[in-house]
Amino acid sequence: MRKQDWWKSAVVYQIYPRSFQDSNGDGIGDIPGMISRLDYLEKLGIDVIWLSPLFRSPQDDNGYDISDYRDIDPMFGTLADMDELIARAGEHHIGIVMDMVLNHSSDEHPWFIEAKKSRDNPYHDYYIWVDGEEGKLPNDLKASFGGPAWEYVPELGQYYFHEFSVKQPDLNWENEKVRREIYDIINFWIDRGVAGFRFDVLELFGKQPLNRIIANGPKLHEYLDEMTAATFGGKNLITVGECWNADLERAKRYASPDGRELSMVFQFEHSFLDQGDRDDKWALAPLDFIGLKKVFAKWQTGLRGEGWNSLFWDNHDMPRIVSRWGNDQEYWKESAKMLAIVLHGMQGTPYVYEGEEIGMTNTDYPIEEYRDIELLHAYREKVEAGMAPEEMMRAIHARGRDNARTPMQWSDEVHAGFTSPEGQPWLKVNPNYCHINAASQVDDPDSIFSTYRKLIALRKEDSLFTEGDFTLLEEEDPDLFIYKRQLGERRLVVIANFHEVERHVPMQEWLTAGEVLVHNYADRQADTLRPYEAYMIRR
Ligand code: TEU
Ligand code: CA
Repeated sequence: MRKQDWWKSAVVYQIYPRSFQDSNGDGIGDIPGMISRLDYLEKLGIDVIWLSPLFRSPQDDNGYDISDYRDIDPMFGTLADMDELIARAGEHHIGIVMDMVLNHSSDEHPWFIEAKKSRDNPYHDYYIWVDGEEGKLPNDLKASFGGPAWEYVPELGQYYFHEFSVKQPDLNWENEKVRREIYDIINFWIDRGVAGFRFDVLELFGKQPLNRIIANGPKLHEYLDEMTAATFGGKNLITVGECWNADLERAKRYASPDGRELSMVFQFEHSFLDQGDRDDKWALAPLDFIGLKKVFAKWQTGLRGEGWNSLFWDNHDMPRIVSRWGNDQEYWKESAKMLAIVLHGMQGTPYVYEGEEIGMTNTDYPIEEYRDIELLHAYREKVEAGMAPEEMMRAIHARGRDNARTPMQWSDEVHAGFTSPEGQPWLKVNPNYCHINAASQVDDPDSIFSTYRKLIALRKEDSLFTEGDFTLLEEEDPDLFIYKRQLGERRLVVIANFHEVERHVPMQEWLTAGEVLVHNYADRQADTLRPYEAYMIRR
């Protein structure tokens, strides 16, 4: 049995299964491939792997459309492979977190196939239906992946609701039978020995689309409390919910220390700070850097003692952080390390997304090379609405989800070592793999990988990282991100230059009297902070 709240000092590594490691040459990552890379992950020092969904799925949204929650998609392996992964990861002291997509299923799930047969079918009520006539939509809600959120089924004379693609019908959480089925599924995976769960778009479970309520419906917390009690409650697992709309008050409820809901949530407030329009991820704008510092400070101090933070830059839906807020050319290494230092000095559970630890970057492919359903729909919609294709491509190169999904760059061999030389990767490998790859970094003490490794190890050995309080310094400084952590007499500061300017070193007494734990330049200059230069110092 793991010790209470073990996840507070844990570091999680997210794997996007189809892009991590292919073992059989079909160009798609798989479970045996993951097993072959456990040594690498143990070396990095992570405690938990979060696996993006590898359940049986038609792959309309790369597995976020599940047709059997109790089986593994053949492209990734078998249930026996999954059991083996859980066991082998355990030997490396790594737990497995499953990604539960319970807001919707695939339209190829047997429940939906039944539900569509007739209004009297026992599964009909597993989904959200509204009577109607063809062409007269129940309301104007739009689906995230293009078109209206309602799809007509002529045989029934009804529309079903889908927040995402037409192939992702929303489950009806108001139906108690649906909730019981879901709890059984969660318990099925608990019995197989997983360490926890990530819940996809958890804040949507209580939706009432006819009332235009999508996130944070009136019964959401009733359902979550019920789900916890019926499944992982009291079992000391790590649980995290994806909550794009969480504010501090909501996060305190989701992640309250009494354990009645989750360990923590993913909130995304920082990720909107370079968006010209809160509701349009393709509207590019420069980063509001002072806003970024304030958002972090707000969450660091606001959840202290009343919840728990997750810390992340990247995931499978986001662009690569070194390309986004660093410089992936001239200062690639320095800026990637700076971003890691800033994030990993804070309180919370850090998440590292595959490839982030070696500084993988965004891509700039032509539209034909991309595969993501969101990006392809958005391209069509925007260009039809009159946006210049070149302008939309710029937005896609900056924000598209496939930036994060290109195959993991293991080495400078063909296809970056992701698949066999004859294999055809399902998504084009980033051509920069010749100089950005894991093989060249794992044993180099000066690499981005080594910086991540060091930061992960520090969190394990010093409770200052998990327990210390947080103070933001020089709030209004336009270039520097400086904060202090304190636990009793022990203090830590992070001093980071977020920009490409040279700045006078502030707080010089720290540099002389403190112990420099992590730094991203080969030498030190007494008075100058160079572009992206960052120090983590303990005293
Ligand atoms: O994402 C939730 C979600 O709201 C996304 O549409 C998000 O806004 C978008 O990816 C930002 O670019 C989750 C998963 O993380 C995502 O991969 C899935 O596609 C989605 O749910 C549907 O399951
Ligand atoms: Ca494969």
